[in-house]
Amino acid sequence: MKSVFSERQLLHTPSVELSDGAMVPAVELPSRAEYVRDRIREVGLGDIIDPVAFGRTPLERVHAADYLDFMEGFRALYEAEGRSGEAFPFVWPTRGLRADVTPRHVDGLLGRYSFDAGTPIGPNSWEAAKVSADTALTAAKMVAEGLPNAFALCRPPGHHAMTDRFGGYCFLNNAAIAAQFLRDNGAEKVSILDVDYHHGNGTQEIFYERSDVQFLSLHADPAVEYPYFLGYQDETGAGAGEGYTRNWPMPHGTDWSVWGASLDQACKDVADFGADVLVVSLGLDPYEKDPISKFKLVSDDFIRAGERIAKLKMPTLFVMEGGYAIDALGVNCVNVLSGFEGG
Ligand code: Q9C
Ligand code: ZN
Repeated sequence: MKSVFSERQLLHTPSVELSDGAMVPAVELPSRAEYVRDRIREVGLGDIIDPVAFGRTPLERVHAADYLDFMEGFRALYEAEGRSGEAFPFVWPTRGLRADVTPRHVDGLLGRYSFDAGTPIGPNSWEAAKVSADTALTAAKMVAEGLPNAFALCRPPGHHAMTDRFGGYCFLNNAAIAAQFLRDNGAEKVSILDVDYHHGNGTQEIFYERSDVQFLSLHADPAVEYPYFLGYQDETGAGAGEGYTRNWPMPHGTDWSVWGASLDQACKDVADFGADVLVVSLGLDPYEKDPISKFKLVSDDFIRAGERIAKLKMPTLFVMEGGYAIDALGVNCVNVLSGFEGG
């Protein structure tokens, strides 16, 4: 399997995040991608190709133009305000406040264009996020042009990023951008299977009213886990999209016996939908030793997951999402890809 990756994705270097009421060391670190890259080389999975720059057009197919403008200009504005270091939002237009105004001050803008305080913007975060999206797009183009599968080694991740809000370590929704690119380049229907430990709230929001992109997510029950406010079982799509979103929230402690059964159900939905291509939002944080997860998948389970997905016999684009057990991330990620190739 061919992979796509650029070292420019390492330019986003968060040092701390606001988590559980405290400033704690960041977990979405550049070395995550390096461990995966090194493992790809170690097992000889296939070539690692540099991403091509796609520019703004494919980003605008998924994200709001004013959000992209905000991200593009944010650091200059922030620094002009006399600030330096990592930027954190801390006030949001929640219920009872106006969601229809866009403040001019950096702190107002940060709240307008985010949904959590755990996603710092550093001097080069936007650059890294754009290259991460280009990595997804380059891999998507390879699949659109006939390659049966590809791996986009995206980092920073994407599935929490919404139409016009960053959060959950995500700025651009790489998987959604890739899925939309596939739609715009020959695919009539696309399935997105999100196996990250956290619900892919951004991807769900982006495609919620659409019948041409199916969104299926396996994740920790949002009643007890981030992102808390989306990912419940009764969310099934709206309008034309009714029935094209499906969620499998699972309890803390979930191991392969439960998770694998949910994967089976999701794969059956993918087969029934009959899309031209499958995008897998590949989070490796269901892993038992992941520092922010309470699922119990072992490294070999990731091979099984890859084998199960391969049974669909569909053109498949893997897009990396979360996974924070850094020293095991390479093995777990490549286990899925090797399992897929051998399955
Ligand atoms: N105490 C992804 O996996 N907060 N994002 C965690 C832990 C945010 C995860 C708090 C988790 C975001 C792509
Ligand atoms: Zn996650």
